[in-house]
Amino acid sequence: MSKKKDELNKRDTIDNTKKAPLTTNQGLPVSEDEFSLKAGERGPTLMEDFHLREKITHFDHERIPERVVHARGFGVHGEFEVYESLEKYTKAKFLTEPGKKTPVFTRFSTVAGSRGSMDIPRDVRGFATKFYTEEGNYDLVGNNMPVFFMQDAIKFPDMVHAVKPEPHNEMPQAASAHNTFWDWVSQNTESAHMVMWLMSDRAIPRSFSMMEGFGVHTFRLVNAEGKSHFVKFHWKPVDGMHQVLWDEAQIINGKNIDFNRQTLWENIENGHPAEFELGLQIIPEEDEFNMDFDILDPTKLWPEEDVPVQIVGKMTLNQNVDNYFAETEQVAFHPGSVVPGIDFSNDPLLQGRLFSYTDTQLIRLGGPNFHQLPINRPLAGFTNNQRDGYGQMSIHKGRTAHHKNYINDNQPEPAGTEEGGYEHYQEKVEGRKIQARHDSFTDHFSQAKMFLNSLSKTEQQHLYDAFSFELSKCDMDIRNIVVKELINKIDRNLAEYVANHTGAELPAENEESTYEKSSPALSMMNTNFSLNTRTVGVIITPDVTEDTLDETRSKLEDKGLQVKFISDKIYTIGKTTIDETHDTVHSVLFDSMIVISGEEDLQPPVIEQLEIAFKHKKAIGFGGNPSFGTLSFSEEDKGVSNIETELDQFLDDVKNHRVWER
Ligand code: HDE
Repeated sequence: MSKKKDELNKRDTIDNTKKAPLTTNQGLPVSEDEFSLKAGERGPTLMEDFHLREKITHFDHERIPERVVHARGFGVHGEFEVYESLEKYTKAKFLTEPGKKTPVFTRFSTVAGSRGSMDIPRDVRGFATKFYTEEGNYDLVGNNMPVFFMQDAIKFPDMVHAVKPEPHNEMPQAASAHNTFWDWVSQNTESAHMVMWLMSDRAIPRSFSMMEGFGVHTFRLVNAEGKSHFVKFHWKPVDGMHQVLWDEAQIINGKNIDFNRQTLWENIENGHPAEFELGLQIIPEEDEFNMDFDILDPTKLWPEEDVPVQIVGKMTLNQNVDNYFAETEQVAFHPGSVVPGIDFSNDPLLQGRLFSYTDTQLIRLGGPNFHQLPINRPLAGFTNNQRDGYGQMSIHKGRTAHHKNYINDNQPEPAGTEEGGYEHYQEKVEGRKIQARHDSFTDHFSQAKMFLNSLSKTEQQHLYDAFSFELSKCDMDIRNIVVKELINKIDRNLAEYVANHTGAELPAENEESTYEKSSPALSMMNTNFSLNTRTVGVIITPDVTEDTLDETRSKLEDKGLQVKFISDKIYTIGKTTIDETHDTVHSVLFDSMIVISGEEDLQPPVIEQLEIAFKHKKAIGFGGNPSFGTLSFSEEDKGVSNIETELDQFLDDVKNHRVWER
């Protein structure tokens, strides 16, 4: 069990699984919890019933404001360990002591939707990690995309207003495919690069454990000698980065709105942790101006081929929460929570965030003591002269709450930097007070083009179709202006395709970016492939025997696949009870499908699931004697294998995620 989880359990949990009397919040045992106090059996309810009033009043106040953005989230506990000391770059203890396990809590989220929205909209994913280090909490509050929509924090509220449901009719929920979002994009072309990521497969991840994470901004690492390096933080998923198809996502969102969170929850319950390696890209201070963009610009990434990602440690997320509200809902992240050895750059987006996160917690968590909530409390402890406020949970002893003091021997006292006191990096700054942006921020299109250049043909096609889908949901004048002001300035082929598919006007002049660079690391095809946590739905027809079923299960489970049996109803054959029916699941919820059939013809629900699995380019296996006559594909097609004679082929297809060439 992670140390933080251990601490939560020890000091802050109420174990409702133990035998205990039901009491009021004052500790008074209650004798009746089904009938309120009335004047006679058919009489009016009495105000005097303090238990009824307390119970309902508490209930009335059970909700807190959801996050303005990233409202829908899912949190997991775990630990982090650095592989080798990074003392060359930083004095942060959790990054310099191999063998030390630092407890972490990671919250994955979508951005635009409300707390009850679906798991797989086309959206950015939040990827926020709290490290409970011995020097205090360090929060790496990132996303699954390495760049952002804007270069300056002042534009964030506008962008969020534009992507949220439109103000007049509160539609659409959790979707960027509407007028106000694309209107904002067309008028703020610094978003071009991020919009390419949003229209790519990165925006529809197969699983939280199959996506990259990025700190986005340029930060600083500072070593014990006070030397600073610029750094970008990366999380690399051990199981590789994989997507679902857009058509599939839309069906999943109906069939199982909790698809991503349920996958992660179940994997962890079944002993399959989510693992990510921490990567650093480092640029020495002297090289600040050596790139063809400004490293303070959060709409730019550092191509991995130019600045390699050094893999420095691993995060293992291996424990689910005990209580969603107390932990996942009440966790409060802040990019300004740093430890000695980590510092900020002047990225104007980051600078705005440093204000925003405390401010939002004040309204969301109802006062200045949110750091005392169990999930937020640093394992390092805290002592200072801050006092009182809503929800004060500590009883401070002693007479003083001021610094400096004589009465209490000046305790608590600032620590010198030698004793771990945080010292801000002494960057030399000079300038006029000015509301402007440096010229080095004006290139909006080169990296948008680089992103497109870097994708495989399949990924490019997905992106073409995503643009066409989104703009088809907008008015014609918005389609026209997006094609003109954005897409035509990135890539002419893309502009032609989208104009053709959406009926938008194609500008006469080709204004595409001529940037030729590509970065192979940006393609999701250049990733790890693994059978770990892969699922298979095994459809069986009623005439399948117990032996066939047992044999199928063991040969798939032996290879690490997670197997669910599906039939037309729940029944038991030998040791196996059928898990699901054609009504309760669907092929979109599995990585691969198998049909095992006797002599009977395949029934319509089976045919439907197999057809859709085939359309979604999934590995399909068969056993027994299924008749392909009624299907639009056959055993000759790519990615369709006999699991009795070609099991390895089937497993390879599952591992490769999709049969793209189909
Ligand atoms: Fe956030 N962001 N953000 N953001 N953000 C919030 O804080 C904000 C930005 C990110 O799981 C809020 O506690 C501003 C970039 C994540 O609890 C709020 C700006 C990146 C999460 C806020 C940004 C992020 C948030 C809402 C522009 C990627 C969820 C609730 C200057 C690096 C954390 C909350 C969780 C949450 C403000 C831009 C990531 C309102 C003003 C860039 C992962 O404070």
